[in-house]
Amino acid sequence: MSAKNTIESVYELVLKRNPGENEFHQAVKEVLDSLGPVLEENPQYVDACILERIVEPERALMFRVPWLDDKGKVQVNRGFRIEFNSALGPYKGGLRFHPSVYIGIIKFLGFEQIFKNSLTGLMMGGGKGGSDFDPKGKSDNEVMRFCQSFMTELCRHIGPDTDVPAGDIGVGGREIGFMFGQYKRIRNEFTGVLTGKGLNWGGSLVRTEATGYGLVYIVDEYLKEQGQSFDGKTVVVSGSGNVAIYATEKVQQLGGKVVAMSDSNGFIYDAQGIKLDTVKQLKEVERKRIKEYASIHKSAKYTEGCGGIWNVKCDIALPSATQNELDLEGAKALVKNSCICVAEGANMPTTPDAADYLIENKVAFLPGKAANAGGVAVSGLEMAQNSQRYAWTFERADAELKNIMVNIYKSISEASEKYGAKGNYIIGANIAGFVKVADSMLAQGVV
Ligand code: NDP
Ligand code: 2IT
Repeated sequence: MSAKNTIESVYELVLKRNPGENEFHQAVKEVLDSLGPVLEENPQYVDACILERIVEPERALMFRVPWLDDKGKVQVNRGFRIEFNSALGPYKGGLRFHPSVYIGIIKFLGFEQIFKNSLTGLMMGGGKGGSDFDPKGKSDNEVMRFCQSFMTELCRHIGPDTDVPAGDIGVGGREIGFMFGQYKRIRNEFTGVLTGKGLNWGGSLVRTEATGYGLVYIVDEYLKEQGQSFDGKTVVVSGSGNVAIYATEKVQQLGGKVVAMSDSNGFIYDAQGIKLDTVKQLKEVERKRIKEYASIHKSAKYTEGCGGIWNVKCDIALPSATQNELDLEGAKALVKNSCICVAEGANMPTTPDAADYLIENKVAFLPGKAANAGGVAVSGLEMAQNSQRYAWTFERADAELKNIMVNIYKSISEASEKYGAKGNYIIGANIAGFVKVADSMLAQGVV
């Protein structure tokens, strides 16, 4: 079959086998649409049905998570873990706790994770999991009981050499701690089965900061190539969670000014530059809404509705909240305001038509599987440290992170050029991530 026919038939198969899973369809389509030239050049991928295999998870787990709320009432959530591809190493990827979670979201995230993990150059396969549990408004005890119930089932399927989960939306240090405690209790093993652990019990320095810092490092590398830097640049960062906070911190350290941040309710604009200590206190400590920022800092204005953030004039935009948050209208506003670069801190935050529009209008577009790979990269470094039973310094972990991000930039740029789409980093990232996985699958036989 020709490359084009293979791509079309595999996409049809994905639609048929995974009805209603729109986010998964979107993620698969974006990757498949990039692979034509690589399949032309490598008919062995077509012959060995690499595409047919790569779109099918090796294993998909779905389970009941019953727990007792503070009133003693039984609650039931649904848990997922998708072990998507282990060609490059143990399944690796985060857990998302958010009411919108269903199997289509976990599949899209797991699928993206395969190529992202490949780009890091570390030995990690792709996986993802989570639950439709909403941590918002729950007490610490409720979150603990939920996490313990979730891990009671999950612990049978994971392990430091099998599958190593971490955080994602709604899962941070608190949740990782509760899940680690339960894993240790049930399995009677103190191992690096999760990453993003606390620093006293096997966590890595820089893991908390890694996704945001890595995002800014890769943009910085792009800017350097253009003879530019973050110094004096105006930046908009959507979200105000883990990725957004540490992206903002690094932009500020490099001399840029972040003027807007958001949450799912709305966004703040502070022309004087966001005071990050306030955001950290509100979000990391008090778990409050971003709206509160405007009552603390009179220089700031709060606008209800998170989509309006893309109307804020900026040189660089870092969408770092959730999937499909930057649509065509947002992309048009960014182009109109002369934005030069969009880099995805979140997974798939840009709709396909918005990404096309940005690229057509010569905005440098760094896709999530490259730009937000710093988080999982430092997770990989955490696994390495756990295997050594040793902890690196902040400086060492940060230098390794930076090096990985610079290498990712190089490999996606080179792949885009080699396959005739210079500067199209979507194509570059998809191809560079894919080839290593495909070659490993070929070498490992039909499994
Ligand atoms: P957090 O839970 O720390 O923060 C999520 C942020 O995004 C919050 O500000 C949240 O607002 C906002 N948000 C979540 N869902 C929605 C929604 N449906 N609409 C609008 N805003 C929303 O998560 P992270 O910062 O860890 O994750 C952010 C993104 O980065 C996700 O796409 C994640 O997959 C991706 N990512 C995370 C990595 C990590 O290491 N943590 C690594 C690589 C990618 P609110 O509080 O109102 O819900
Ligand atoms: O999307 C991601 O890369 C993450 N949420 C981090 C995964 C990890 O294993 O650190």
